[in-house]
Amino acid sequence: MTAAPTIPGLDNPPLQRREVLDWVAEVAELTTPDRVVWCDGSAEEWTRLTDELVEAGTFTRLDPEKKPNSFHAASDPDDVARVEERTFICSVDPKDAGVTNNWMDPAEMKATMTELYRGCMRGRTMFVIPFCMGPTNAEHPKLGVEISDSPYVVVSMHIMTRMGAQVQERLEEAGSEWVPALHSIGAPLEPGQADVAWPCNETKYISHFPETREIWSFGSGYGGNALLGKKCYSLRIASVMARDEGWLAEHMLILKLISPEDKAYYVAAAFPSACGKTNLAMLQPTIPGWRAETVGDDIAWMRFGDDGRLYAVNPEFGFFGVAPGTNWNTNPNAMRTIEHGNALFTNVALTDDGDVWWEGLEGDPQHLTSWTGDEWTPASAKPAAHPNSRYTVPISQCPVVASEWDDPQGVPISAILFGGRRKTTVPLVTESFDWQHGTFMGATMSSEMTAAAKGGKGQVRRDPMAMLPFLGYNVGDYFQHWVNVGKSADVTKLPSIFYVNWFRRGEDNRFLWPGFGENSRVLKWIIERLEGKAAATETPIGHIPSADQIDLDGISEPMEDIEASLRFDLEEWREELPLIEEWFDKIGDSLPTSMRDELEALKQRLNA
Ligand code: GTP
Ligand code: SPV
Ligand code: MN
Repeated sequence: MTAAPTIPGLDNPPLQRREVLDWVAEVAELTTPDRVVWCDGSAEEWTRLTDELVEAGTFTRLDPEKKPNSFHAASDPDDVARVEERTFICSVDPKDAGVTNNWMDPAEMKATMTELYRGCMRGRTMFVIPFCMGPTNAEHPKLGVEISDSPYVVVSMHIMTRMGAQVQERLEEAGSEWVPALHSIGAPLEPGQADVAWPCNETKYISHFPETREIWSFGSGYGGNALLGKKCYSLRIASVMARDEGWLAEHMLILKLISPEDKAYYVAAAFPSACGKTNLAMLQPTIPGWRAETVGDDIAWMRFGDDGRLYAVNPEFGFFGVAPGTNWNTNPNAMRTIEHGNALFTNVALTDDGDVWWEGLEGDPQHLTSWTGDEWTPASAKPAAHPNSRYTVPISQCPVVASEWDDPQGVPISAILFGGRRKTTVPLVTESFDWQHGTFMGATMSSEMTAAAKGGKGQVRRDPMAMLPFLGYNVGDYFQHWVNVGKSADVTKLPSIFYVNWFRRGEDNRFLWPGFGENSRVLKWIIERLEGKAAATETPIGHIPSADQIDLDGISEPMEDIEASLRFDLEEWREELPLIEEWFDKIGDSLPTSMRDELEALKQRLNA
């Protein structure tokens, strides 16, 4: 295909890679933008685009004294979260998508979306965004090129991914792997038509083609739907790459813990969306002598190193964190990261003096502009910030970022945590018996749904390894992959697996466990279990600490609550069994027999 010379900018590419140029030309011909801009990730580009976004009314510049180089954006009220119903895994064989994913035939999806894309960038600029997930100096960098007609996406990609000269160089290497990721907000402009602050389309598709490693997104400008390097590439497409190549692409934070003896341990933890990853990743320990540093807050790519240990890399370059609940007490390190500036705030409230505010933040504002642009006072019935409002900020600004966060080698993982948001049943912490049992814990974990996805808030659902919305293939095959990873490894070097729950509640719905910095007590117990130094109590579901087996020194909450948060409850677990059974029946034939065996063994232990 030859470049269409009629579209300004198209014939002026900063790179030579033939497949990229052909693809860009093809998309430009289909979507007919007014111009093409090749993005370079530079500070100049950031300034130009943020100025334009302020001019267009999409961004409000915050007071530079309070938040330097930072901006507020309010989305369309109907474009505030991931749209799981509109997310598709278009494998050739529907079996490869499995029961947990929406499936459509790839040819049919492409035909449908091609018609949606036809002319969809009319009146707009088409941005070409070369990016890299994970360090650009990796042996095999994970490159991508996102095409988007949203300048909000471009500036967000500046924060969330690696961009720039080094990325373009790696992209020029013949045979280097790159994922084409096509995004349009789906809002063409007729000549003379005025734009809106947050253009989008009621029709939305977030489509993945696992065999050809392609992403096609249409209709939404929101983070997970539009920043295609994040969930679409680094989880849905990467999980398929990982299955084929024997590694793991997981929805996990990566945390470095340093003991009073100055020994470093790395922990990875999978919690569903809005269930505490970012908070744990930046935790400020409350127990004396322990320190914590951040490697990643949302995604971990893990592969075995030459020494047989499992090494984790964070593919991202920024945090896309939940704003509500973030404050100087719960997450002081996130607050310091934000204060530094260079941040975007989406769907939070604006103060009258050019700052941002959200529910749970310190201060007692008497007047705000809410995320919907309405006047807000403490008497208002609706929240000032959307429950899924977010901040976007560079990881490098985090005051406790680990020096190795950008190391292509990754960090060796000692423990893997799975956790959900459960009012009942699941104790504060449970240690698995072995890798396969730990895989079973991950495979059967469940959580109350949150505002991070549209619909269903509060409902308990199974969310295996916190990957339910992010898995690019069949969930049964995924469990088998986890089991295989364990079998292929030296057991003495495998991370230990734990199940945690910060969210168990008392009768009046209060949290039984104080959470946040106090979670360091649980981490200490976990590390001491690895070292063979902490005691535990064996129960049918695994090893758990009793109140005297975990460091509770100086904790101010009532001991009955703490004990209730730790407790194994036989009756509650017996009630859980049919729910697990139902989940496994839903998975059907592709469920590994080892997972059925684990369920049988659990049943027997509970009925012994
Ligand atoms: P995503 O970015 O959607 O993947 O979310 P996340 O898993 O990073 O969750 P995050 O750390 O942003 O926390 C989500 C919400 O849970 C916030 O409102 C937090 O204040 C709250 N939260 C986090 N950790 C704890 C905890 O230990 N206890 C309690 N009670 N709430 C917590
Ligand atoms: C999540 O929902 O898990 C997020 C936000 O981290 S998004 O990027 O929208 O997926
Ligand atoms: Mn997440």
